[in-house]
Amino acid sequence: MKTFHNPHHAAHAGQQEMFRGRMVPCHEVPARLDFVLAELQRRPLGALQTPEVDDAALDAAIGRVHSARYVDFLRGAWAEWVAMDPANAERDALPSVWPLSNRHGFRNDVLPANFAARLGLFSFDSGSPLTAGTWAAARGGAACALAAARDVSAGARSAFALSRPPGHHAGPDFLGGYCFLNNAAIAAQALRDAGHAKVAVLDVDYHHGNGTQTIFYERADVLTVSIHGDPVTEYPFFLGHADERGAGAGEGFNVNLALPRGTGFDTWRATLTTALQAVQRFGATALVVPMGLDTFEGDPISGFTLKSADYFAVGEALAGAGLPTVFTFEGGYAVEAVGTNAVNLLEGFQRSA
Ligand code: Q9C
Ligand code: ZN
Repeated sequence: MKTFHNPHHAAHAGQQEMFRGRMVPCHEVPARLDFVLAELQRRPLGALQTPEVDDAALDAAIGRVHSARYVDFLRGAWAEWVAMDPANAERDALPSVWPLSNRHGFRNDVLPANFAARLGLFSFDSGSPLTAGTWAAARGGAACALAAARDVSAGARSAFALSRPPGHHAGPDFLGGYCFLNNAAIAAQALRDAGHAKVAVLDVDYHHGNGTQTIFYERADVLTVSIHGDPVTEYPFFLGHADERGAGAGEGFNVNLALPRGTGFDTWRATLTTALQAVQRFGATALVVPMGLDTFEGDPISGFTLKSADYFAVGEALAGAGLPTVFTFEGGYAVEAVGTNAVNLLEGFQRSA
């Protein structure tokens, strides 16, 4: 399989995130991608290349899953942050005021002129710093997702979008969970637009793929399935429960498989079988796998106990679906192991595909 890697990824390098009342160093760091790239050089799976997509096509693909007002906000955010105070050039932008939801009587239909307020309007947490290079990096990641989807729709069995920042927590008009543009959703929509009638997204990151779920929640042409830590105890807390099954035309086309913190590989693998059965029943013609490696036993912010060798079996099981498959790179914060774990999964897939 080809890997499309994002040459702009390191432009996004947050300094700190808010955690339990203090600022701590970011978990989502540029070295994550460098470790995967290094492992792919040691154990090649196919060509390693940067994406070649033209600006207009990329903007169109992003606009298929994100709102115009959100994309405009993201594109201009850093300049506005620095315009608030020139000293901000040295600091990451983080929100500190949120409208919550209409349930609380707050409005989200009036765009505040104040940038700090707008940052809160478009964010759902204080752990996702926006930096000088965030837009360039996120856009470069979206280009990887689009290039991978095109490669697969042109007949490749699989392709890997190796990009950061990750994407699966980003929704139609919000960022959060270290994510800004939803690469998996961009790939899924690009596969639909290239003629795949039914696309399934099978999210194996430790955290529920809330952004992807929300983007496709009312649609019957994209099935979203996620295996994740139970949101009763795990981030993102406010979405990812089993009773979220889709709405309207999308009723029955969202599947959440939540597992308790501490779950090991036997149970996780059985749950993957359940997820793959849902993909099969749906009749998908293409598959997108938001590939988080934060299910690893050594992950510093997660609670499953998969071992490095288990990822070969994960890849093999995914190959068993027999579908053209796009992988996107999501979480995984045991930085030194993330390259091994990612390439184990992809090698397992490629070996049995
Ligand atoms: N600062 C992904 O794995 N942790 N995102 C909350 C608050 C957020 C994980 C801590 C975890 C997000 C792509
Ligand atoms: Zn995650």
